[in-house]
Amino acid sequence: MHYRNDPKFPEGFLWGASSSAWQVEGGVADGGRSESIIDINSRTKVPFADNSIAADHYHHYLEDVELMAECGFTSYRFSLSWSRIIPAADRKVNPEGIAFYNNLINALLERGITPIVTLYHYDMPVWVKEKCGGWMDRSIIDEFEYYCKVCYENFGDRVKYWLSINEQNMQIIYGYWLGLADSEDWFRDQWKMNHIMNLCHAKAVNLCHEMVEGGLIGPVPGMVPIYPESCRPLDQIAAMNAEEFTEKIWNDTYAYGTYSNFLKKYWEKNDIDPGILPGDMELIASAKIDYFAVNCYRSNVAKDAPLDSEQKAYLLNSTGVKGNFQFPVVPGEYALTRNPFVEYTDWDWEIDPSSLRYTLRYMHDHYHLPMIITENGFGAHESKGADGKVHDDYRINFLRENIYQVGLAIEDGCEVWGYNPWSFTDLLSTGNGIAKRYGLVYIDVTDDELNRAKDASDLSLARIKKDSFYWYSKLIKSNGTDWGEDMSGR
Ligand code: BGP
Repeated sequence: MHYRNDPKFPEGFLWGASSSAWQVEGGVADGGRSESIIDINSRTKVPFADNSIAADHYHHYLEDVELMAECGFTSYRFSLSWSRIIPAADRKVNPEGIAFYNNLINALLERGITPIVTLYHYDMPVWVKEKCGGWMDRSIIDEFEYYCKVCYENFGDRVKYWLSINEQNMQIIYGYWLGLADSEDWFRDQWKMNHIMNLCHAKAVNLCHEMVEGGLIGPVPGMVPIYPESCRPLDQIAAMNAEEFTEKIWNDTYAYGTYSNFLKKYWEKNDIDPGILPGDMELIASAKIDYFAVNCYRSNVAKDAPLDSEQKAYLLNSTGVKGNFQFPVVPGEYALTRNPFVEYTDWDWEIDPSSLRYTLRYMHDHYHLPMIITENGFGAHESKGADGKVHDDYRINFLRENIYQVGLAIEDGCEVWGYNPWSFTDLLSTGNGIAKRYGLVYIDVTDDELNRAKDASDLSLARIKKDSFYWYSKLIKSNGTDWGEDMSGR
């Protein structure tokens, strides 16, 4: 659909931004927090940057919340650190961890900013890994349920919007990249792990509904819409295969509470036992989600991959130098390939604002649930200019075009209640340190400085509002009408 007028955002639409604990907080040894697996990865894996300090939000949270309020935020999506709340296997709740999040939540609410809280965003405590073997052992279900209970008990009186597990699909698909794939037969074991994660998600959903008065909860799939390379019928089927194996399998289970026939056939043909025990499917079916929280940055293109094609792994760009990556080929299923109609970022991510409208339409058509955007954004190399400021016109363009597409999706009939791009301040990228910056606010630090510093007091870590901060502020204070330029004909 093309429309003659600019789209309208509903009254009370939540405008904010997004972060996760391990990427923004720092203070990893402060306030009684214990170590998480991602801390170890961030110190030992290249090109992760040490997350001991990150954006030091743990010590700067009040300044950060003040800046959010100045910008005009009405929401902020962040995650809780399990290691900060329950630091050890004895299950003792850490009062300092609870106090930190209480202070953050209260500071937000006092400024009219609605907290939207993720329970789990990639940061498993070391003790959980040691005690339960991570997501691979069913004993984690009890631990996770207990953790959720503690979170709802302590914050559920004020936090009403909850998110279960961030990008479960990406954690399974990129198991090697994110450090989950440490089993000998990952090809099969990933489905066991995925099943256990589904059970944990289901526990989180049910418990939220039981314990939080007026509480709502949803999953956070990482969505990358898949377009077929051509109108060749085989490319269309390949696009459907890629869609199944990268996102649909997960979303179907969240929304319908069962595993799809497509997935069950795949397991049968590949001799995969996902470890389903009596009662599991009843639990999964009982967990009724209230919405989908959608992360979407880009799109992919798929083409047919015959059975005899050469298998290739998906190697993501971890340097920020264009062309340093490899598209995957999965023989018999699909191959991903370049899209000649879009530009690419320095990390070879497609710059495709329509992907957001496509995703919202797709999710709406399949699941008929409300949606909130919990991630979207533009990662770039950035530094301060001679004037001490950061002129990120490329990010303004990206956000403008993407948010406009959210508006169009709303005009198309999708129920969307908020937009929270990645990220408010710069923070650590999942695999690229702080060199890949997403923030509306610049953090004055580099990866080298973060890796060298003994503690945060060695560093400036000054918060500098980028040009995108001012542009976004105008747009959200006008509830999505002040675009900063004429948008007609988009
Ligand atoms: C999402 C993750 C975030 C964030 C973002 C950007 O998948 O949920 O944690 O990192 O991607 O990705 P990256 O940091 O790799 O650029």
